[in-house]
Amino acid sequence: MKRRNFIKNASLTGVGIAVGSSLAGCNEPAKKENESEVAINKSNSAYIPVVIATWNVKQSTSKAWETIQNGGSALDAVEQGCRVEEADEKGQSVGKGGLPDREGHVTLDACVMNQHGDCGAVVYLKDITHAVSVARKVMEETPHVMLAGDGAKQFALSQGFQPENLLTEASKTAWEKWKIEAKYKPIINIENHDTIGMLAIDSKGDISGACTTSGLAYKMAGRVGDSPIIGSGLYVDNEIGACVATGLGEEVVKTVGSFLVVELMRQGKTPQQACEEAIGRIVNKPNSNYKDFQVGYIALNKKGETGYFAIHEGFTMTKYQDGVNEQLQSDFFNKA
Ligand code: SD4
Repeated sequence: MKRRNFIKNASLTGVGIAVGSSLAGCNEPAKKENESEVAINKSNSAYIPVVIATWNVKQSTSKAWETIQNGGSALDAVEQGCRVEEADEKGQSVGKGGLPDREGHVTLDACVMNQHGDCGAVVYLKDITHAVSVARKVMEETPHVMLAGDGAKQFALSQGFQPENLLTEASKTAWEKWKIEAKYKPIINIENHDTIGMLAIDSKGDISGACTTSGLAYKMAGRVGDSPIIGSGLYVDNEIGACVATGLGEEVVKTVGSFLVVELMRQGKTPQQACEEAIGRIVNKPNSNYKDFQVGYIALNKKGETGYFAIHEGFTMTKYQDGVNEQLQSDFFNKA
């Protein structure tokens, strides 16, 4: 939908819009005077519905957008969007085809959080492609918020999920090659695509989020990252906004990153300012070796304004808003 039509429709349907004019992200290059409004609206506009996701995942945001357009909730949207990446065997950091731990096992972490503050997560899940949907089932069908390992798998099977071998030939070959030197060094910006974290505001204005990953390649067996940890990899507060993280999970957990971003927005920061401050908490630690790892945050607030920031160059956010599905390059801390 073109912006003008959207505004017209919004005023007819009562969908609220509030175009953010004073909220230009720091990642915006300087604009000529007559360009500024358009540019700001493009990058930091405040329309709903909106879908944002970590990395370059236009097919996923497209699926999420379509889900909302068909009357789905924000939770439906983020689940459906994440499933696209989970099913894509070519993506070696999510779902089927994910790179394994150092023993050759693909283990998945995922979580969801909805507008009521309910959440569900699975950690160290094996043999089930759609970890995000299992996480949703944990939220909806159990009295718990998190299931791990064999218990998570048994639960998934009991809910009708089919077991599959997640280690594709390509990932097996990569693992065998890695074993020759067996050096564990998380790579910054793997294939310009990584863990998928997705946030959405639906047509009613409700916010939900999801995050799904195979975690860091060649991690120790049993390792769990930030992605399924509510408050670290993902946090949603329907009054305020939401945030999701990607990158070196250990560093995100140590600063409870996504909760921090939402709390900073509660204190009045824009999503952009909040993401930047949360990255600051990581890089400004006296002993931080941030040059060796990446962390990126994306966030949105209740109005539909968005923000995104990373430690290093190369992080991207995909945003579907106002009928436009686009990949946006993130600003970053390490300019040296
Ligand atoms: C993790 N945050 O397991 C995830 C993986 C990731 O870049 O995003 N890697 O730590």
